[in-house]
Amino acid sequence: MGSLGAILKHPDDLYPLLKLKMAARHAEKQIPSEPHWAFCYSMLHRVSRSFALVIQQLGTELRNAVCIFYLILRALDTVEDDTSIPTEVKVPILIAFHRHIYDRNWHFSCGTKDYKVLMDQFHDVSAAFLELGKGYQEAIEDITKRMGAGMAKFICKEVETIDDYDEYCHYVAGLVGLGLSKLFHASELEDLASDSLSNSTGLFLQKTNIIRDYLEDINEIPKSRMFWPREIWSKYVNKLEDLKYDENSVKAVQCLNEMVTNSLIHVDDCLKYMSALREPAIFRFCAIPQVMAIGTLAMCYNNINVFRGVVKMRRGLTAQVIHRTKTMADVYGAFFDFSCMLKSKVDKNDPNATKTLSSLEAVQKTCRESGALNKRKSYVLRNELKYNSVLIVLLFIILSVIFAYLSANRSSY
Ligand code: D9A
Repeated sequence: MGSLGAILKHPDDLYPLLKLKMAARHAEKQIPSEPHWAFCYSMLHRVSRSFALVIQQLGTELRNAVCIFYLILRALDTVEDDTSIPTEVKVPILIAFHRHIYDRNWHFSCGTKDYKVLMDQFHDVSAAFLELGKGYQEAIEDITKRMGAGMAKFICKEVETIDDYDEYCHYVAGLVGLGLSKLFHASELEDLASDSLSNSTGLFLQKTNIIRDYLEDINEIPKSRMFWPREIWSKYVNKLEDLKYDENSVKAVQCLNEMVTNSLIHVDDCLKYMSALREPAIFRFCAIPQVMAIGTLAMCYNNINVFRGVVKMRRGLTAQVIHRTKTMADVYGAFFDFSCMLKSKVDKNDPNATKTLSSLEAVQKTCRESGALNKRKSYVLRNELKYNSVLIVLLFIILSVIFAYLSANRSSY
């Protein structure tokens, strides 16, 4: 759909989209002048678009640490993801990555497009890393070491059980949560969060990505990547790739719904984690991805399109989340709304319906008991009034243009 069509369909997207555009322009102007930092920030913007803008609003010191942490993790991911690197080359790189970051001259070419540029110019990331405070460096080193070892372990191991699934997600995402909590603590702006809550924030985001990216991962060339645990999918099909075939669509959606239900386990911890944050910029930085995740789960649930193409939140809705996520009340509101949306999609014949509904009710209870659900704009309710008001504004603009045109013509006589 063209952008004008999209905006006419969702007029509420317009203002947040414009704000986002302006924030992006502002961020571009703020890129530091030293070449290695300039490289890091322009890379950050290229690989993460909207998330980069959320990083950008942190205070300088923490922002630099998070930017470097993010790029190091992306580089580690690029090595892990590149299916063309032989295992005997890949494993030692993953295991030693935490030492490479201290080496201004180290680099390893792999990946494609922006990720290839990141890998080829990795010395700029190392140079910037070496300028961070010791506390930040140690936190990043520790996480990189544990993540590299965990990734190496899973290179030759499949995700069989739900415990394997949680373990894999711990290495690639839970540890990111632990690392960020350490960075926040090092900045002296936050207390140190517990490892268990920090881990859950990463698991919730990563499990959402794994659900959403089923098709992309299964179609990966030369070899598909499989993260859905056998313990879940084997109840529905004989092979994970069978989920994408039309004849299995009923089973596929049931399996998808079980995966979503499994992710919901982490919501309670995520809400606890966010409610303990004090610094507004750090809060927003953590809360925006969490709200996006519950929104993405709501879109994916019971949706066969997960097996046919990409199911993503539209850009305007992302902009709305960024614009409207400021306080814990906003987060409770969003989690409540998206839980409502999920609840309305549960089919009572689904094998996990009871479990899904009880998880959702627990989430709603937490949100309701926070006492924050009054006086807010809902994400899900759409009314025709708003639509009409946009039409009126449009009509007004058209009339003003005609009027201006007529009066300009008259004065030229
Ligand atoms: C994050 Cl430093 C991630 N991951 C994300 C982004 O959020 C988390 C990677 C590196 C860092 C941070 C994140 C943000 C805030 C607090 C967190 C946290 O913990 C306390 O991580 C747990 O997805 C990747 C992992 C999930 C693997 C950890 C958000 C992000 N969004 C993308 C959108 C998308 O669809 O991927 O990157 C974007 O905006 O481009």
